[in-house]
Amino acid sequence: MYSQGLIGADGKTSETEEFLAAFQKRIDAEEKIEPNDAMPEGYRKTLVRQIAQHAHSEIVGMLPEGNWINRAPSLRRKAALLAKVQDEGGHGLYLYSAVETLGVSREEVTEELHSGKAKYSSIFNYPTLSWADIGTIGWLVDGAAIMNQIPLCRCSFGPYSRAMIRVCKEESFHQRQGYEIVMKLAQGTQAQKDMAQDSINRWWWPALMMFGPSDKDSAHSEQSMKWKIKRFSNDELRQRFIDATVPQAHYLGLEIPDPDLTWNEEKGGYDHGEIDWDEFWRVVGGGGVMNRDRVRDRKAAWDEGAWVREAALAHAEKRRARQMAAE
Ligand code: FAQ
Repeated sequence: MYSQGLIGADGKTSETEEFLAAFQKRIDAEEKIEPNDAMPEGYRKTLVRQIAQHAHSEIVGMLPEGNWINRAPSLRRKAALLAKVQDEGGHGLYLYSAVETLGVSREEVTEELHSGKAKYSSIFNYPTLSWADIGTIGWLVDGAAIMNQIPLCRCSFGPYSRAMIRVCKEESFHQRQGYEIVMKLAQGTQAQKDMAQDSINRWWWPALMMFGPSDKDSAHSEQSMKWKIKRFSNDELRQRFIDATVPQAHYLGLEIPDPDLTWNEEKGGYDHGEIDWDEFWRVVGGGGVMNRDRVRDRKAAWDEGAWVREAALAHAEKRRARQMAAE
């Protein structure tokens, strides 16, 4: 995996100063940019990169939890998990549609995922080892996703911002179902409490990494914030997530695996320990425990689903022919 590049955000656009200034004026006036509007090539490419990465994350993100559907401990848990995993698939589809409004097909971005060129969230390269992981993913991973995505509901690009409104409503349900699973375990037997704690110990740091590199190392944040694609920096959102989540862990009587975590009265938030950025970049670069399996499984699903896509296209073609004959 390597950088997908970012034409335009480096100031190398061929657009005139006047064009760029007029576009920025629309952004500053909080106007929504729609697919047929004139836009700098860098703005379009940034959106294609981010939305496609986001779509891939939703689709790849079905795998770690999908792995537990037939092992869920009750019918109620199985039904809820099945619905959640389906929701994630739906989010991926809205997002691929948003990419298509920018002139890039789903096949093209899927090919980039399969070839390893396109990134997807680092978090999905960790394995789900116990049932508690399903609760922790809902609580921490969906919790982090919501923290990141609520501001995206105000993204300057219309189709992305509108998709995010529905996505966030569903993620909020996911977060609560996850928290409820962890709560049941935390109030259960010692073995169940231990399972919950072990799960938090493994997922806490990777969840913090979901927000991306620290601001000083974030290549795209400054330009993306100027274009109001992103509204807050990676570190700002990470801090909000920590401040919201630590009291939730305390309520459950569970520990956050960070010995340096301390309440800072002055800033009104928690100070936290150093994130292992070497691990982050290793996982982003394809070296996580599950990277290879995730891409292999997505490729297999794409290949095995070819007949469904062909059948759907043939059906649509027949309907169109029938409608035309009737007109
Ligand atoms: N993993 O300059 P920045 C979910 C890359 S959805 C992998 O800071 P940017 C739902 C970044 O692409 C989770 N790569 O980049 C769910 C860039 O690479 P490039 C996904 C990462 O874009 C729950 C480079 O590092 N959410 O969980 C990561 O301004 C449960 C430099 O970084 C979204 O995608 C990472 N964690 O900020 C599903 C939200 N972080 O392109 C199933 C939308 C950074 O130069 C179950 N995306 N990189 O080669 C965003 O908000 C942003 O893209 C950030 C990164 C904040 C992720």
